[in-house]
Amino acid sequence: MNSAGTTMPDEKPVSPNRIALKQLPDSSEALTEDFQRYQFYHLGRFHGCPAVYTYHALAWTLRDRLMSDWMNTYAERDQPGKRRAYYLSLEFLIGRALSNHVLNLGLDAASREALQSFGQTLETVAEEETDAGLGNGGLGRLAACFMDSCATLNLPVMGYGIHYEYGMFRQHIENGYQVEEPDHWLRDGNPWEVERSEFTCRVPFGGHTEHFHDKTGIPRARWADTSDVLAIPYDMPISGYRNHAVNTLRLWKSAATDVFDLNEFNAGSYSEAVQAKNHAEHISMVLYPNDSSENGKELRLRQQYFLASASLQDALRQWRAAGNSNLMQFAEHNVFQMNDTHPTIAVAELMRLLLDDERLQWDEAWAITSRCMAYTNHTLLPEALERWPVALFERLLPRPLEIIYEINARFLRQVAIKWPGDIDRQRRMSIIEEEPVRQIRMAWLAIVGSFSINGVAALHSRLLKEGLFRDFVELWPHKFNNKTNGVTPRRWVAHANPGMTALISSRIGEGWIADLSHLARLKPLAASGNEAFHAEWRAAKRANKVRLAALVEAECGVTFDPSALFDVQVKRIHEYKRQLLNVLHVIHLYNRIKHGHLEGSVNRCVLIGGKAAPGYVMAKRIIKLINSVADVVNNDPDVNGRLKVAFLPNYRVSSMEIIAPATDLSEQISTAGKEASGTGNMKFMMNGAVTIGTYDGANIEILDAVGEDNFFLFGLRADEVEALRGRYQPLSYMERDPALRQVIDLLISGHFNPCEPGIFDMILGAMMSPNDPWMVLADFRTYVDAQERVDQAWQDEARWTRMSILNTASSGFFSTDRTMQEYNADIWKLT
Ligand code: 26Q
Repeated sequence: MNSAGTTMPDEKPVSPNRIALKQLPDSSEALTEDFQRYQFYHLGRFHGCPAVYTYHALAWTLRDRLMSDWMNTYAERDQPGKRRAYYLSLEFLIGRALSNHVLNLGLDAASREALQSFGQTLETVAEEETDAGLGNGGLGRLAACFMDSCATLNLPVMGYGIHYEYGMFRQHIENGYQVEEPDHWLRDGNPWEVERSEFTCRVPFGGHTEHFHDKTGIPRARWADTSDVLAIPYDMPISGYRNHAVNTLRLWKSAATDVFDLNEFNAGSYSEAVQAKNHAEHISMVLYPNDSSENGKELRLRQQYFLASASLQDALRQWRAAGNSNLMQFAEHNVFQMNDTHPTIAVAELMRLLLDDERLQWDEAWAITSRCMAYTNHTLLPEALERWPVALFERLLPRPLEIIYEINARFLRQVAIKWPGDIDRQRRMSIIEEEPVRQIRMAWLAIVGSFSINGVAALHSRLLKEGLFRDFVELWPHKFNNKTNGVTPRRWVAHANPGMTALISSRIGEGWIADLSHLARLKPLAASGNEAFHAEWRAAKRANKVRLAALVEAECGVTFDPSALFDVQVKRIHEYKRQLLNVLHVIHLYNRIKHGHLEGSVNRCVLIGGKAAPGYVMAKRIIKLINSVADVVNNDPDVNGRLKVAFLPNYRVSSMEIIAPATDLSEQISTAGKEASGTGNMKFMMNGAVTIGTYDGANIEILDAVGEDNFFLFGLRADEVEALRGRYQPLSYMERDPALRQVIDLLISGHFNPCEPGIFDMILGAMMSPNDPWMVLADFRTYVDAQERVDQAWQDEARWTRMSILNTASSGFFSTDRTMQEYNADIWKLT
């Protein structure tokens, strides 16, 4: 790779028709000079100005230094015959960028020196950056970690997403309830994006189709009278770790076409013209705040098609611009990885572009499309599988709908040949669901159109094959594979946990940051005889706990004692994730304290955080319960500091950067078979937390890696959960377990809601129903027992230290570098 603009002797020049851009000097003198120029001459601000301006001045200084690598990386990728991957995702949960670029560019010392001339620290200035919260949770954050690893591995991968004006809503708590506020993250401007209006695309909607024969007599279709929307790209640089590679995340912003406005305007209908403009701009206005599907919303479908169409048009344009022309080679050079079903309308859209615009025959177009699409599934919940009403497609996307019908007709012929007369199977496998209303099954479209289909953890991929996707596995077993998720160690350890990072590097060098398998070299240091290392390990953890305690104090007004066990569950609030089980345990501990049963238990600080989808009534009530229980526990003098409970508002990427390094116990307690993978579990493990968890998702692989002595396993397994369905009797658990009985009785008594009677009845009703799909009460006893094992382990400081070190030392597999290498080896095949 070309680095600094000076071409290395053994390297090829960047591109035949481009000049390598020279790199700016990165000495601290040069950085300080540029930084001060931005501060004074660009922003017009002096010493003592609000820190946000200092943030902007430093961001621009660093951005300048990214530019040469960015353009040179681009030029290197931009050559005929080079294969590329595109990651299509409705979500990229990026978080903050400044510290990440500082780390990747190796400009920590120089940046600090520049800031010192202004009396500022890197930490306070970095705090000024608003999180780019363009995602809901795991799926969106995974996309961001993937982008980081691809840049670090120097893989030619480009991300395509939507430039939402408003990201994930901000959460605050009023009287214990979640209140949502819009997240206008771009208000102060975004120094990390470059508008590239020269690559604007047009995306059609509405209209109708016309069929005709072309000059050579071949039947063709035309999508006419469409209302087009412009897609304007905004590029964000994704820097690799100290390798001079900078990839691109391209986010599309919607805008009205001029023509559209003018026609209406000239017809004298000014307000209609403005309305049309509004309609177009709405597409990229706001991220949908649901972390499971919200069915049938027209705007959401518009977003999906907008992303798919603009991205595919752009990929075709790029491929041509690189000097390619023979479309039959398009699939050799391009692969599109679809992040869940959200962008899978891309299957029909690529067909449309190839048939209608490029004038290929159906078989040619299908050969290309089905060789360059790949689909990742992220859920086992059948209710979360996306379906779209055919009627909506008829109105919004009539031409893609015709193509889907044709794909389906040809596919069902294949099914009929393999299983003649099996009508039931044809009905099950049809992309169109007929009853009760005609709907398009997006997952089926994705499977039919893709050459690779993967789940995100070993258990998840197996359950998909045995369950939801079984019919398709019988037809195409070779398409299905697993790619266990990961997280980027740059953000989640090197940046978030500088204390532990320095300690690890002092013993095994810095190589682990770019090759996490090196962490295994810490294993011998976990044994006794390494007391100095152990003491330093504990000291690093303690400093992180002090930092988190300050955050909890500031945000929740609750005092956490850093010598207590920090017990943390942060993730979206969802019944299957069972925050309720956590709360039941908290009430159980409170009960014990109230009854004077203090033997064997340890001081605990329980932290819970996460957002509930605004329309998810039960999830919002669970937040209220957590806050109500916290109020009672924290203010009861009998508790006397033995137990603290806090709900951290507005949980987001930048909060996790403080939380994960400070956590002792990581709560991963979903109903087995429901959490596809989990990735928070990996962030905690890397930072030396021990997991208490069910046999679910990637927990299983974490357990395999670290061993059962260093993991607190409990609860029913996925097959046991399924076997219990239909015979589940929650009341029988209460009869057999007096501790559970007392917890439920205390809830029923209204102890936690004296002024708001009845507000938790819906929660009690759900937990005590034989139809509770999450079987909360079934796992209560084994959970409490596992928590008692936690207490025992915590009391033995040397043992806990060993477990903590072994968790970090065993986490090498969970780097997205490994995940990306697997995607590349098995699916993308980039060179
Ligand atoms: C769909 C349609 C309409 C509106 C919203 C949505 C929507 C949005 C986001 C549906 C699902 C999501 C997000 C899902 C998600 O985050 N899944 C998680 O993905 C992680 C990465 O693979 C896994 O680790 C988690 O187990 C999984 O829950």
